[in-house]
Amino acid sequence: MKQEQITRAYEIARERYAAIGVDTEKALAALQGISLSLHCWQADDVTGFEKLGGELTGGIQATGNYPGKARNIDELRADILKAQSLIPGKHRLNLHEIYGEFGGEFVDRDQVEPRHFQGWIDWAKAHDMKLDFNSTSFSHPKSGDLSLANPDPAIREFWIEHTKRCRAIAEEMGKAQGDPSIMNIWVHDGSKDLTVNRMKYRELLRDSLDRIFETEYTHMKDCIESKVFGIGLESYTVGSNDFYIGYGTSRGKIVTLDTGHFHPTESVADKISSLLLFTPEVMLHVSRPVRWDSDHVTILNDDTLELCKEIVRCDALDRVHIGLDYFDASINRIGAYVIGSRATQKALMQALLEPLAQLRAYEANGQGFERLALLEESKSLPWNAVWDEFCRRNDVPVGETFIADVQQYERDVTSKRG
Ligand code: RNT
Ligand code: ZN
Repeated sequence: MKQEQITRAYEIARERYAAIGVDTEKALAALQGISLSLHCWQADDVTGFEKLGGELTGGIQATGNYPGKARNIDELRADILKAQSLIPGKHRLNLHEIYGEFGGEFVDRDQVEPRHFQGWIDWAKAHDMKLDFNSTSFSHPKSGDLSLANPDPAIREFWIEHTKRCRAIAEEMGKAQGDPSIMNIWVHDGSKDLTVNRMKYRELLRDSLDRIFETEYTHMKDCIESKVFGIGLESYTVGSNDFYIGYGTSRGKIVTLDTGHFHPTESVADKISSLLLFTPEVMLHVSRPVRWDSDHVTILNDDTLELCKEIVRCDALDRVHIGLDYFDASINRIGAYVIGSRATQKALMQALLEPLAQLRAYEANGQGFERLALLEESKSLPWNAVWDEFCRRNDVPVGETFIADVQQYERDVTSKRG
């Protein structure tokens, strides 16, 4: 598309939105200020750089064997930079502990130190990127079915030590970047079959977390992520939604909502306002569950839209951290980053263009028909012209033209990997 065409379409859209009381320039500025936290693990199917067998455990699965996955830190970094070059705006990078720079050594999880992430900290600074972090309790000989909730004190201590060290690493990241690093804790702990002491493991998890959080930090923020079930752990999940809501509200911790971690008809969007009344902030893992927590690439569907609309309607852009979390190994992995990030941004764009004042006036007046009619009409307002303008101003490909860029990178780089 020609530049003038994009600008002309935008000018028309600007007037159309102004007619219903929406300032598109304000929406563009707001979207510019939103940084997504890009998950590093889409580039290599959650493999990481530890010298272990590399098998993904803990009830999660990356299916597919599309060629070209990143095999080392340099490839992963190159892929992330490529993806970011096709995503408008400035974004963060979300690292997992297994992505440390271990220099060919085996560094066990209870031995990890900030120095293993110094390379990442320097690299992120050089690319004006901020880092978030995650402890990693899966894909390890000591993972089993239970980590932080393991009744065996030796195993539990191992994971407590790991998670404490991860917080210290996040603190260093936060210090170096002058902005808190958001550290997420997700543990897979659960059971395949009926459990007759649900209380016991939850007590252990609560106590492990209390110990992990004993050290107060000021340059990192903690968040805790629940889920419904994992593969092979279908009957009981220690860190359920109820568990973490209770934990987060009683301890003032951020709760992470992964959109794949709820019952299929449950609305994750509806949880934002409730949580924000009782927890400091919210972290999101935006994903796309297909029948289960399948971690398909995020798309612009009703779930993503409603979620973004709720953030804006709650006026909570500064209290909600938006991370992505999916890992599709069946398609071009860089393309997967770009599709999911842009879809999330498109949803945010639509949310920011919602004629909220008018909708709320209708609601306050009990004008149900008018509210529903305007909600319906806003779906087909020219938000896409504003989105295209956003991409143009950010100097990234507009519309589907990014497909060619991903293909070019595949020809030049990823297809040449063994
Ligand atoms: C798993 C959780 C968790 C992971 C990442 C890799 O179900 O969603 O967030 O996806 O930690
Ligand atoms: Zn998640």
